Amino acid sequence: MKHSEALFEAASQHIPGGVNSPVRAFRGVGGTPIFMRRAQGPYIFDEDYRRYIDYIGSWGAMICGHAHPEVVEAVQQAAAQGLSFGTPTEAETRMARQIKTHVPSMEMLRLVCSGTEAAMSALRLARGYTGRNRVIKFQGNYHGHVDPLLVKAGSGALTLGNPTSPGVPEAVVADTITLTYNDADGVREAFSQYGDEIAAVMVEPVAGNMNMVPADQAFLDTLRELCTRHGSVLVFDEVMSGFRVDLGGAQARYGVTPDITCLGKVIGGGMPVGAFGGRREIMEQLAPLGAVYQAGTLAGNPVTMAAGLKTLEVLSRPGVFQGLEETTRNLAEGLRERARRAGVPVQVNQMGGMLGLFFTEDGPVRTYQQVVDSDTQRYGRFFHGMLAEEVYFAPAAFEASFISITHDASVVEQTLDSAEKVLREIA
Ligand code: KE4
Repeated sequence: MKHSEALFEAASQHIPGGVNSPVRAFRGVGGTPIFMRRAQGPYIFDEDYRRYIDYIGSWGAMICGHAHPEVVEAVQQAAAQGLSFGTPTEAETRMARQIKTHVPSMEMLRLVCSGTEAAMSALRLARGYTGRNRVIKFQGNYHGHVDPLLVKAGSGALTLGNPTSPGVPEAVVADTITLTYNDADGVREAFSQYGDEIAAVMVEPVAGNMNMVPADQAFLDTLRELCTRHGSVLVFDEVMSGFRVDLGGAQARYGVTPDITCLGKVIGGGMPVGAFGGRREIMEQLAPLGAVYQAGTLAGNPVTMAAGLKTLEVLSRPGVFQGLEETTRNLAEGLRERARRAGVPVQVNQMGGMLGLFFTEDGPVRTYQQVVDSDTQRYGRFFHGMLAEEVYFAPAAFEASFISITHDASVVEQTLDSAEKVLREIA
């Protein structure tokens, strides 16, 4: 830790909060962030060479484990050919095809450099395509730091207690309607009032920024039915859930087809990436075909494509995703069992390679209110207890946990033994 404290001191002189993204700052759990120097498989190593089992995985991107040899090799080969051209490359077409084989609703797609860019562009496109301005989002959902969507947002905004950010002019959020996640009646009411004025509904079909809360099937069915009836664009923000809860994303798991999907994280294998795509008639509104402008210097960057293509190739090999889901299910069940033995009320949500841990008796956790009412202080004690056991969970109660294909049974067993020890300490 001593190195991290010195490094944090130095970073804080030059970088606001010593971090380039607020959720890394430990503000939600106390203490100072640990500086990491390298990672391998399920492990991450700090500047004091301490090794941790990693359940962040770069917030979901490292689903094939850190420094996967085939991914590193692909990146090295691509980099040796040149890092960025600013021209079309064949790899971008291969990436589009690879994504479409798993997410067929993305008839056409655009690659960008972050999830924020994907969500921002999807909203502008939906507004341009419909000629409408109003957008529905849900409290606790986070779509990146997009001005019109930075209202009652999740993730770091929720952790830091400023879900609606200063610096976003009232005029910019005047058309943003924020509703309650998993409340189908509330959506029906909004559509009865504003229906034909609504350009888009933006939703995380499996919420991952108020920790992990899967949507109810009826909720997503209602969004689909209302958007179809009123000509509104249904946008699934699958930046986190894409290739994470299912190879086809939440839309495959729930059997609900959005008009536009946003992706990120996994499709870049750890390199800066995002994508948005959907129905051809909508996507063809984008420049240079259509009038809706969107662009990016490093969009579809060849090194990012190499990392993402190899990651998706490894992940889609027979049995790999099923193995990931089984490992995650065993971890979820083990955490429930160890918490019972320790006498600590814990709820665990799980889907695919994603898991949500809540300190509350009120389960299953299905709503934003249940999440904010959970014991976040106890989560902080759990986080630090596990850190002492060299197991690294998210430094924030409102973040999900991510498992990789390299987390094997022995890693899960070690995690569970540590969890039981820590749960008894904080009981
Ligand atoms: P980025 O701009 O951070 O690549 O993606 C924004 C985004 C959009 N949509 C969803 C559903 C997301 O989960 C995210 C980003 N997720 C957070 C994790 N809670 C990123 C971590 C961070 O902000 O540092």
